Amino acid sequence: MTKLALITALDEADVYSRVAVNLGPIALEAYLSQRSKGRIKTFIVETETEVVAIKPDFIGISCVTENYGRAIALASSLKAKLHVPIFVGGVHMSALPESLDPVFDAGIIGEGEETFLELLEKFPKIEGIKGIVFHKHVVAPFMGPKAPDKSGNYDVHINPRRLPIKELDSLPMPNLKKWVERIGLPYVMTTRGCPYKCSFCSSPVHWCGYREFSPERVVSEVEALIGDFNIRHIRFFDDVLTLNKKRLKKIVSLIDERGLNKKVNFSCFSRVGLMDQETIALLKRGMVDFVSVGIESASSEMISLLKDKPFKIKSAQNVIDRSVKEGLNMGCSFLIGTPGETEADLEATCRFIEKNGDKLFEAEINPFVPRPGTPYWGQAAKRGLVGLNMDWSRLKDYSFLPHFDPDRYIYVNEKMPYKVFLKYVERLTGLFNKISIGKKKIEIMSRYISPAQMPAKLTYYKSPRRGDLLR
Ligand code: B12
Ligand code: SF4
Repeated sequence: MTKLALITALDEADVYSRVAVNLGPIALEAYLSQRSKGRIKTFIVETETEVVAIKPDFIGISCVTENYGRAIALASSLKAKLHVPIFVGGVHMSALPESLDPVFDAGIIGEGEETFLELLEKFPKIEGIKGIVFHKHVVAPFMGPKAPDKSGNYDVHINPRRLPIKELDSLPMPNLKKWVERIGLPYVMTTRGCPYKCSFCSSPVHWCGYREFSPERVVSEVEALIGDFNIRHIRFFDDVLTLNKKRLKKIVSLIDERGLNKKVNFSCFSRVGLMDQETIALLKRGMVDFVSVGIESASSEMISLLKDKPFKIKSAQNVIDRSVKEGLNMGCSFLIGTPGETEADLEATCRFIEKNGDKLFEAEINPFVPRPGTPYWGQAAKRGLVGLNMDWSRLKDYSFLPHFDPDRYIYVNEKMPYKVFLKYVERLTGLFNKISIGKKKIEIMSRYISPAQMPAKLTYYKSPRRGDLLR
């Protein structure tokens, strides 16, 4: 039997991620166990010590871009202790495979299930495997790891992508037991990917298209979760749950028919353009407690720059008003500091949030990050602000605005001086504190987060700011 240890590289200080679950390794565990017919035994672990104790034959590390440096450090330490092949996967590898560090024996691009199984079965004969990136030294060990060239590029081989799995329903159900017991809240993905291509977003380059699990499969998963655990809420984490209205109707009907909406409620993400009256009513009937949509900016120019299928800010306001009237709790996300954003644009966004403060239960305010796989990465790289040998933790997502660190943030907007931007971050942090960690949010959260998980969440919410903005 082959032993595989899977671990997620995380920022130890990031309580938010610590009290969450990474569905990637869980999906891989289920698939590898089923398809290898027990030949591969997967251990999902959380610490380096646990990996060492397992004495695995292979190690897999999952990470997002801001944790890629942590993944490299973890792999280096494990390699020195265990001398076994180490692979890396997740959205960072999909977006920037050329950044594969020589400590890794291969990186997995995009969907992981089929590629990883083939890789584990064929290693070290991996040259022909679709959907991987590797260094020559792996297939020709005598060559040794290559150092980056003068411009910081490694000698990497990026193989063509693998076609996505056609029938998502053919995938085994993920085993969420350990995770639900720990965090008291299951995440469910009913789709993979997103058909839109918003200019700032990494999801399209990772999944390259949109696929759905069938309504029957989705509802079976919901039913199994309710049967297995004492839960009050299920979080659908799809990029856009409401995309296919016919499918949404079917899911809601099945949930309704089986009385599942009497046992738990749900939350999900949607888009402004998809929240028509019928969808709002469907979400209500399906017992969706809260919905989040990305508005990004109150300026039409910025919305057009950022969003695929842009909308008028008036429509966003309508969606908030109608949804709140129907009794849905609304969360909205915004991007600030985007290249091209003027002070007037940001002022408009601030006012929009202020105006809607009492209606929203959550305002996620994200300082813009030039993510790999988007046009903004190339632009920032040309200016020397980002690159393959950078400190990846500087691409940290500060959606929890009180943690914004003005000394580490990479500001890429040339239309507004950084000092002016910081003044707005200060003002928006006040709004964030009022809305996103205010009374209403805590009240809603305590309806679905288990009492065991609540203290960790609250500690995170109360943790202090990391930098002084207006020095
Ligand atoms: C759910 C979710 C969360 C949840 C759960 C997180 C998680 N997965 O860790 C929460 C809320 C906690 C979260 C947190 C964050 N998230 Co998030 N999240 C998502 C979301 C919506 C879905 C991820 C998911 O569960 N997919 C389902 C599983 C099955 O897919 P998967 O994880 O990609 O795994 C597959 C492959 O990637 C691969 N794979 C993954 N790992 C490995 C490892 C090995 C060894 C191998 C072989 C293969 C492999 O195989 C898997 C099966 O096919 C994505 C957007 C998206 N649609 O992908 C954003 C996304 C991944 N998140 C993002 C970000 C920025 C964050 C945060 C930094 C945000 C923050 N405020 O701090 C944190 C970081 C957390 C972390 N893990 O370090 C960005 C990442 C961008 C980037 N380039 O790095 C994304 C892409 C959103 C976006 N549109 O930009 N997130
Ligand atoms: S921002 Fe949302 S709608 Fe736009 S591409 Fe990303 S996931 Fe899709």
